[in-house]
Amino acid sequence: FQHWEPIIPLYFGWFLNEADSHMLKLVGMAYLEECLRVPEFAKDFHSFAHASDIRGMLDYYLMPESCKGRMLHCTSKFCSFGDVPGSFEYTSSKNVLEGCGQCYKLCIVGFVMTPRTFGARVKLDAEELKLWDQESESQLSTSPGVSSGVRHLVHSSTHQNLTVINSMRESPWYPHCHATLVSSEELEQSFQPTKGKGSRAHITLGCAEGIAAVTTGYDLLDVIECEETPDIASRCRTFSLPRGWLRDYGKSRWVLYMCREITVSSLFTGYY
Ligand code: 2AM
Repeated sequence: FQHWEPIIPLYFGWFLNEADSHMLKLVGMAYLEECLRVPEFAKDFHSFAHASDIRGMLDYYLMPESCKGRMLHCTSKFCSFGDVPGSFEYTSSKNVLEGCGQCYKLCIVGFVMTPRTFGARVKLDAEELKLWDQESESQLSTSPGVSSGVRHLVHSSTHQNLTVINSMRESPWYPHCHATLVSSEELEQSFQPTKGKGSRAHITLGCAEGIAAVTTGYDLLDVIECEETPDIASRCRTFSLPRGWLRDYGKSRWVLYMCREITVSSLFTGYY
């Protein structure tokens, strides 16, 4: 008989490969730049970023200290080396033992921008949800200062990724993107790509200086709460952009809903 003890990591998650990490950072920046062409967004962004030009605004979000120099990832369970309740059970569960080292496709359905964080919203599939064990909506009330605050496959080759970005830039609308304010009659479409279990899933793309990465999930939960408010569509400004819809939830909380999802490749494992 051998006694087996799992080594509990700082966190488990889906880690993007180098090419897809690079690509998603570029795509995120391209979308942010597109949003900054909407005067209402640019004005609000300027009010907290205090940058004098678009370049300065794009530099507002930085990679938090805990994520610097690493591949982008989507945290599935934060364990803090075993300090978080349930870490042992999670680490030794069949799903996690079998999932480690496996590849998963992550589906990006939008972006959330606040004065604190910039995150890509992830829609987990049924297999991925089996590995999901993050605190849910109930945790929101204890998170600090929350209120202040068609499928497109992108291949895993850097060359192809750069082609995607370049073709975005070269498309005729890109330098002259004109957003139109969507009328309330046009807002029949549901603007809630994720809800319930796993809706906090995200990839942190950047945070304001001094803000910890964990805040991105709290900002996403805050936005999801807004999305669930009855008649929210009639009370928010929504702008139609060439590649999606940009909605202002107030208090400098903006969400970009993409018309075409982006899929990235990832490896599920622990970070030790
Ligand atoms: P993130 O998943 O929102 O990016 C290392 O700090 C990683 O673990 C970060 O990616 C971070 O946030 C996540 N993390 C840090 N503290 C956390 C917590 N208390 N709960 C959940 N995730 C946390």
